[in-house]
Amino acid sequence: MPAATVAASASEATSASRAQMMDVAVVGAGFAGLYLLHRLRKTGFATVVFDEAGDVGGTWYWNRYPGARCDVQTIDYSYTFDPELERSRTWSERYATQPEILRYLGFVADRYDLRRDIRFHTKVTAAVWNQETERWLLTTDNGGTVSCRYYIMATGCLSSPKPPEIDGVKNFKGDVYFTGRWPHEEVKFAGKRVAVIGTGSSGIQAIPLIAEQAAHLTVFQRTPNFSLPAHNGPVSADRVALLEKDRAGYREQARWSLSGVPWQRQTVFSWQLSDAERRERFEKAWARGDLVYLLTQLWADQGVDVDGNKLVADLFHEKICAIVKDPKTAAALSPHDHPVGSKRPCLDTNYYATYNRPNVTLVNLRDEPIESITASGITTSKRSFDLDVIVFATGFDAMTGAIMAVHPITGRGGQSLSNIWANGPKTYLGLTVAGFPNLFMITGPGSPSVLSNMVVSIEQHVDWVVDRLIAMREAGFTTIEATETAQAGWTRHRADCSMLTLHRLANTWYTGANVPGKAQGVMPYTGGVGSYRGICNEVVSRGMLGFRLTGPSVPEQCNDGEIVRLQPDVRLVLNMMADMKLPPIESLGAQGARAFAAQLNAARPAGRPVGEVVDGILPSADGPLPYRLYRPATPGPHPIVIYFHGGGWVLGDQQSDDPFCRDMCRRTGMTFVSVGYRHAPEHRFPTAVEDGYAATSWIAEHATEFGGTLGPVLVAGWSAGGNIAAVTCQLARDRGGPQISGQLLVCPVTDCMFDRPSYNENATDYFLTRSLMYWFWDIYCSPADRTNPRASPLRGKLSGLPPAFVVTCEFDPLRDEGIAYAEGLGAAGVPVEQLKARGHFHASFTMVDVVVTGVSGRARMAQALRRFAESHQDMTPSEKSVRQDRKVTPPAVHVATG
Ligand code: NA7
Repeated sequence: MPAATVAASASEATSASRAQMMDVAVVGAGFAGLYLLHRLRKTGFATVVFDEAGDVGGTWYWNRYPGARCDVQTIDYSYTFDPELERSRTWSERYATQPEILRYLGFVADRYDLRRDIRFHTKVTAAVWNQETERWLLTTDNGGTVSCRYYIMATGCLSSPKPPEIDGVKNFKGDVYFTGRWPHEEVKFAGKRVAVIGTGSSGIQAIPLIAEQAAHLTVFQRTPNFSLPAHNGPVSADRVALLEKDRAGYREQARWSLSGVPWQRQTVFSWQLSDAERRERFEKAWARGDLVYLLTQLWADQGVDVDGNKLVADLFHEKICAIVKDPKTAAALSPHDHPVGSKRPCLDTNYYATYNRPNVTLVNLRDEPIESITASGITTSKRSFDLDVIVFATGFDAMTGAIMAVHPITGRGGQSLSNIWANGPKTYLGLTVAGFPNLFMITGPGSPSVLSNMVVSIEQHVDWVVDRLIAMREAGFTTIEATETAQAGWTRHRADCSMLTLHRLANTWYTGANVPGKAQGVMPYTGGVGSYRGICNEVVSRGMLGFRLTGPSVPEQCNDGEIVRLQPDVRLVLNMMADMKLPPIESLGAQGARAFAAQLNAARPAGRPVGEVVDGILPSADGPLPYRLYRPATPGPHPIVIYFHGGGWVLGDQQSDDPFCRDMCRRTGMTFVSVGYRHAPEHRFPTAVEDGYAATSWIAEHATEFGGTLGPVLVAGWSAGGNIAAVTCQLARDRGGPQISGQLLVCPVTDCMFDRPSYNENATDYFLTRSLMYWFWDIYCSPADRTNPRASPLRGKLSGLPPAFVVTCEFDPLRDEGIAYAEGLGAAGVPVEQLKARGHFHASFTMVDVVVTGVSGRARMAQALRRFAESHQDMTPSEKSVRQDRKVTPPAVHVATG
């Protein structure tokens, strides 16, 4: 061993031998650190807490700027672990001020006698994991070293202020303040020329109060924010009544909610409401002054869909313009670069109206960036401002900054956390990091944290960690560490979740974009508080899945794996279905199953509006077949897609995939004609496919009457409908028409074999089960007929077919036969593209607006259909002009909906 290393480890050993021996060391004495200390002490763990501050409070100790308040109602933003504690305090306002919250935390510290185990004015300067002793050695800037078994970061998400990043701050001769490090003594602004830089929550809370005192206030705004008036006052009577009625129930509902405040999920979509109804809802939210309400209770698509969100933004813009008298200032204050809620919205008192005061000026830094700070003030690219005071409300190095600030943290094998996180934080559950045994983070990156009511999330994390430590102690384990597999799986799941919301579409501190050079990516978990809690519980119930546990006299335990492999919304849907304890469809008989499917369909979100929906009947050799036509709102003619619904040849009808057809009609700009082919057991094989073929031929022949373009049609289908679409293409090839320019096969049935791996892997748990497929086949087709290519198109000739887009889902019994069909087409020279949808199940793409993560897949399907249609643009210009002039008279019976 080199001499330096020997010396270093000798000095390490010496400081370790002199170190104070503890079971647990915690950094931070805010909401998280205090509750941790209380619980750890109660369960017999010798614990020490460090905090740089002079007292308890965490973020509420430092953020003392004028107007500082919480922005979640205080009855929700308080501890719930002790009902006695809850009853012993009442809040004086709906949104408590910083002094009141700080007094509350002081009261909690007194009540449980916590201060005696907290070392104030003490910063941890290094933490090193010792693999031999299986302990962390902590060095501090105030007092001796500490050796602890477990090291817990309760450092908060917004406690490391970021530097101002503006040249010349040191030259300024006046006073400089940072909202995140505000002095304890009162700051007087009277008679002064004051600047505030930054219009996030801190700036927006402070600006109206500073404006009331200052001779002149100049606000330097880089990005405008959406801000809701708080209408602060007494605690909301309705919420208190709800809480008092059933305190335990209220708290439990909060724990399983989306954001840690008990509101139900909205189920009504924006397009189901009229303008007046939407406006009424928005006015109600504006009057309530509750951000959680505003962000969750308007309509179901407000936080997940750009169109649904824009409706909220437009109403916001109207409000700003109505309040702010100067139109130029109003325009500058109106956010246009991010969806509502994607950047943390603010809660204010008189914010927008402040700009009507004669002593307030708004400087839009997008028009005139700050060039420097000088001795006398601020110079922008256009002018100079003489100032006495500059207030920096420029925010924090959020989520990771406070953890990295307790630097360095050196884990197993000498690896440093700063290096491991150089490209963004990697965690398992936002609680632990692979390579850093016995290190925990409370509300760390990758957990709901800042997208939730922090106190609910803090209590959940503290309880989870302390319960694990107790369980480990009882089982004889002394180390716990996340595995790389589990961490990689969690990273993937987080990325999947981030597709559920619009946070990814904004440059914010949620994504690290506010700190120059910081790795970008949505850091908090966007899957919701309740889902997250369920996942953490599941990790435990599945034998500490994804953790390696060791102890001196017990065998190592490592149940490796990924906790969530499904897409987050698929997981939610399947859990809901499991909770509903639905009967197996195959146990209901054909009629019962049809009624049941219709009932399920009635409960789903309505499809989105399209230009026109027409129900009609078309003739076929064996009698009339119903259809439903979906026409885009754009002027025609449009290419025609003939669509076949799913339902195992037994269930469904021309309307049963209504949301999917509407969505695809909107995305493709094509007319979808969904055909009501006949079903088994009344009409067994080959009726369904022959109906499909007959309908395709007839529609192709009468395309102009449907408002369709001349030339070939396209076909599409889901599940058994995919089977019909595939067979139709084969029949069209073999029977000399009609001409088909492309086929979209979504989770198609292509073969009658049940022995492919996907049938075994996904036999029972993913809605379409193996036994249901057996049942469908039995009803539809005799065993002798099943190998006929009209039943199992995989067994047919695959050359000479139209180009195909084949979608398969990971958790679907039909996955492998879909892949086999795509590969067979490719081998036969047919242009084919596959979408192998990771984490999806059989119904992912047709559950429009329920499985939000299906959007990108449908976008790809639409692209493929457009490509197929474009590649067959063989009309002459004169043909086209004839088509444009032709009056469209669809063979309609009635217009159903628009
Ligand atoms: P925020 O929300 O990060 O706001 C910081 C503001 O400062 C924001 O408007 C920034 O503009 C602005 N900013 C940051 N750096 C600069 C520079 N260099 N020049 C000009 N303007 C700048 O922090 P807050 O303290 O207000 O709030 C943090 C959270 O605490 C809040 O969400 C609550 O949860 C509590 P940008 O938007 O980056 O363009």
